[in-house]
Amino acid sequence: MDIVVTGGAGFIGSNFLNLLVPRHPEHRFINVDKLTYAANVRNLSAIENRPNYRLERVDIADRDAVRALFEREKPQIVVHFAAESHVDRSIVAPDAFIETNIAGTFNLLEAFRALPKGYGQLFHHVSTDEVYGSLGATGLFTEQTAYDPSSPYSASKAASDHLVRAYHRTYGLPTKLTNCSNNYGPYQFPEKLIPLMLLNALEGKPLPVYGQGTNVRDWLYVDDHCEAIWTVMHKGRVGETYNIGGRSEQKNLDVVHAICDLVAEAKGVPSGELRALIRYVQDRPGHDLRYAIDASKLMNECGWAPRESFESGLRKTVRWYLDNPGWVAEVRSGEYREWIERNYATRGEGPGGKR
Ligand code: TDX
Repeated sequence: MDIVVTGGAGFIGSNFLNLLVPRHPEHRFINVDKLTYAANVRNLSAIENRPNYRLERVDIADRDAVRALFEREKPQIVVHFAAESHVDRSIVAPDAFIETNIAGTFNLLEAFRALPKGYGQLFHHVSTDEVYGSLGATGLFTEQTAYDPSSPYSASKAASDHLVRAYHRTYGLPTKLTNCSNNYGPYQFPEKLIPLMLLNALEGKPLPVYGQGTNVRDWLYVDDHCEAIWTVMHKGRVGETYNIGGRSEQKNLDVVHAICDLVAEAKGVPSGELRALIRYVQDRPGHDLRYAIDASKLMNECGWAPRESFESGLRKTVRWYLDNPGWVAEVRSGEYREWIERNYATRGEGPGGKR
């Protein structure tokens, strides 16, 4: 099979390719990536010379380029990871989110629809639980939960999900959709909570917790997510949606404490020294309180289950960042510095202050 993987140089996409390209020499994987700030070809150095892997630098928002690519490659399968994904960036500058996440998905669907008979057997759309909005203290998101996105990012992903479903209903496109909870693991760009806190703790920098740190996220190790996608691609039903989650709910503050403990252990310093770096800063506008996924449809229908617990996955993640200082130094130069400066310098102290 020829498999187009969009966004394959990003965090989840590159973990997906690193896992599956060596395992499936019978498939040809074509990584279609714009190579934005959050992408890194170094993520793929382990597979870049494999005969069944190739990178095509294409912006999915460029309709002609996408059409030309599909006409040339005629893929059987598309796995669509490519997206602008950082909520805080979508609040500051939503434009790229509309272009890549909505127009980009539309361009892919149109190019897929135009494929000759026999090609285009599956369009797998990778999405987020943020489309469901926020939960209160109890309850779980199921595939029936109504869409209620809070940020420009989640609204753009919701729009892309609706387009994918509409193309299934209207044109009969063979689509599948997965909505996943918060991912973490190797190659995650350090604007996201876990790698940001981990690297700041390592360097003795302040740890900026939004609000009171009481918001809850449901964490899933990235390889568990990638295995779930591959499982749905093979065992899931066409036209269906599957939620993916690890039932691993954590308050943000508990996540930061756990990171402090692991980094302190690695540095050989008392954990309290790193916890003292916590600063309560102004909250994110429209900050969703709690996400938690009910993945029982996926587990029952397809037999998937996560392998990592939050404890084992976080330990692996800390180890990976400690072992890869070259990768960290590279991604933290240039654009990264500007973003950190813009996002955190303007955030005042939150009501909790320093604790
Ligand atoms: O500096 C920070 N301080 C802080 O308290 C940052 C960057 C985040 N936070 C909080 C906000 C959230 O409650 O931590 C939590 C996680 O934040 P992010 O890492 O920005 O993730 P989140 O907003 O939950 O969205 C993520 O999960 C769903 C991804 O960014 C999305 O792409 C994915 O769809």
